[in-house]
Amino acid sequence: MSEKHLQTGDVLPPYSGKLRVFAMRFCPYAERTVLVLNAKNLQYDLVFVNLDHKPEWLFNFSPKGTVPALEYEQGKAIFDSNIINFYLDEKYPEPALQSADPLRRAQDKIIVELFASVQSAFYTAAYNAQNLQPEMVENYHKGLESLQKELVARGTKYLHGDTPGLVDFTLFPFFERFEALPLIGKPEFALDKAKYEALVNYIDAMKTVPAVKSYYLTAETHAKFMESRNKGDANYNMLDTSDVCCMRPRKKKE
Ligand SMILES: N[C@@H](CCC(=O)N[C@@H](CS)C(=O)NCC(=O)O)C(=O)O
Repeated sequence: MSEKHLQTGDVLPPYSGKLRVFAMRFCPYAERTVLVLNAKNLQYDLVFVNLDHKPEWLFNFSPKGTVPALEYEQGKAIFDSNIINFYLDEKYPEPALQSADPLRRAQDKIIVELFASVQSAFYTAAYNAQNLQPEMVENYHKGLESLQKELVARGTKYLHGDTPGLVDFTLFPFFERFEALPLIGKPEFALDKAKYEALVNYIDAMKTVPAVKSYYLTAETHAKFMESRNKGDANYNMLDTSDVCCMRPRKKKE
């Protein structure tokens, strides 16, 4: 699969009949949807788009021009990672990624809601570092400490249970990116193994889940992308190998 990001003026690839996700390779929200599709073993196509030069047709699928959007039938789409993921879990119930208990489902949503301040500190550190305030770093650690407490209190390998669920796939894309912050000069965002032992073990376990492993990118790769975006020239296509894969050595002239 090409990881090339289509941009303004590029043609929409033909619809294959599979579910289709409009994404950006480094977007944590789009990753949430990819992980859920993987966990459910669904067949899908990915179309990556350049968010600085959006293809005109992106707005037919995502009126706000954000990713992810899911084309569930030709020309028909829904957008927003949480909306898409709840839809997928209801439409394709196996394996179920939410608890059967309504209270536990509500508690999972609260975890995601409380994570918002952690996410917001991350975004400021990654892309708007000049506005980073000490209380944001504090909120980041407070949020992670209470998440770790919740994980320990649940006593399961993942927040969902013995296998990961929607709540885990919703948070993980951010954990993947947090590890890049110390590499771009933000050591205060590192997760100290002594303080965050349970959380770090949980993150490491998530990395081994097949649904995650096949889409996971290293901290170094995320750091490279962040640095390119901070320089004003986001390198969307840094993973695209479609141009170099098929070059054959030239035959020598006789
Ligand atoms: N709440 C949305 C947020 C999606 C979002 O902000 N995606 C970013 C990329 S990571 C985006 O599309 N940005 C382009 C823009 O805002 O114009 C979701 O969960 O899907």
